[in-house]
Amino acid sequence: MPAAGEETYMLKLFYTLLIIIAPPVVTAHEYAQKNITVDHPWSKPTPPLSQYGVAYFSVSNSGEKDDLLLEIKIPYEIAKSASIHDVIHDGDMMRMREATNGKKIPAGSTIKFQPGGSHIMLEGLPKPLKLDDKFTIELVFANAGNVPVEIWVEDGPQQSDKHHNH
Ligand SMILES: [Cu+2]
Repeated sequence: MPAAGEETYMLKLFYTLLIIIAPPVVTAHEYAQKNITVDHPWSKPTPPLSQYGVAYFSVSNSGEKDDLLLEIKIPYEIAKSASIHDVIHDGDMMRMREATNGKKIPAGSTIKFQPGGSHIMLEGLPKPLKLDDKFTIELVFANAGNVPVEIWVEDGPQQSDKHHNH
């Protein structure tokens, strides 16, 4: 039998959880699970016949243990596959390299996937991504598990995308 104090505590916890589960309005485009927070996942419109798209977001790890972004799951109607790419600078050249062992998200840090840097490559698009499209992908973390996030297709910062000409 739990003591009366414990019951009161459980009740408080219960109401607190209710408030957390039912927020009035969610304005931040942000997803959290365990120690991982994914902020503002977005993508860019693609030209008509392009096979490739990109996705960006930032990932914060508030935990005390490193986590690893292992892979990205994407619905087949959006792209055949999605992979994690790093950009490496080789003299004046920028090359992309698939992070085949995943992308480390060190404890207490934020990793930004952004134009000109690490990004998610969407491969084999059956149809172009259009401005204001929204779709959900799943980020698979070693510790935090599968985190579904909604990607918003936007006009992002106008930066060179030359390295995306596969
Ligand atoms: Cu790429």
